[in-house]
Amino acid sequence: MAIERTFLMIKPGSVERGLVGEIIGRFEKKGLKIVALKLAQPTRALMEKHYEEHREKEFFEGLISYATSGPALSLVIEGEDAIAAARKIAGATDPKEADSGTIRGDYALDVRRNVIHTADSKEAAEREIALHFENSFLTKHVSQEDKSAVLAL
Ligand code: IDP
Ligand code: MG
Repeated sequence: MAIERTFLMIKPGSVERGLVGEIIGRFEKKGLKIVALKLAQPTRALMEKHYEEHREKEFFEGLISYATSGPALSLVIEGEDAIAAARKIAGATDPKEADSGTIRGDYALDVRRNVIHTADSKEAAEREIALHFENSFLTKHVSQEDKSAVLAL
């Protein structure tokens, strides 16, 4: 068990469908804290780097076109075992296999439009956070011990 940070991206189609509030709410209700958040249309160069492990796949071009087709919401979230917890909340890559109650299980049918990206390992999370956010945009949350000091101000 460890406090981890992970990277999420709510894909353009989900922003267009108005699912942002519903999706972020699921992570917040689970107890994961938002550390950084950005709404922007990702560039091709950024997403080619982000998805570089898939460069040789036949779906790569479609994946990049979709990921850059409009504004997407990038987030860093934090909490205990956040990387695995976020993957579980997102559900299986193919929405046809994703359980009901997961984001992909509830809001998608097509693997090419599976609503959300979440980093799949500690290495990927670190790499993706650094790729999408400057350090100065990563919030430091007030710890439980420090809270009384802040409230007393
Ligand atoms: P992940 O998003 O669950 O980590 P990956 O295998 O890393 O899944 O794939 C990255 C993205 O590529 C997926 O989210 C999905 O949108 C897309 N993708 C994965 N497999 C396929 C496929 O077989 N056909 C079309 N698109 C795919
Ligand atoms: Mg992946």
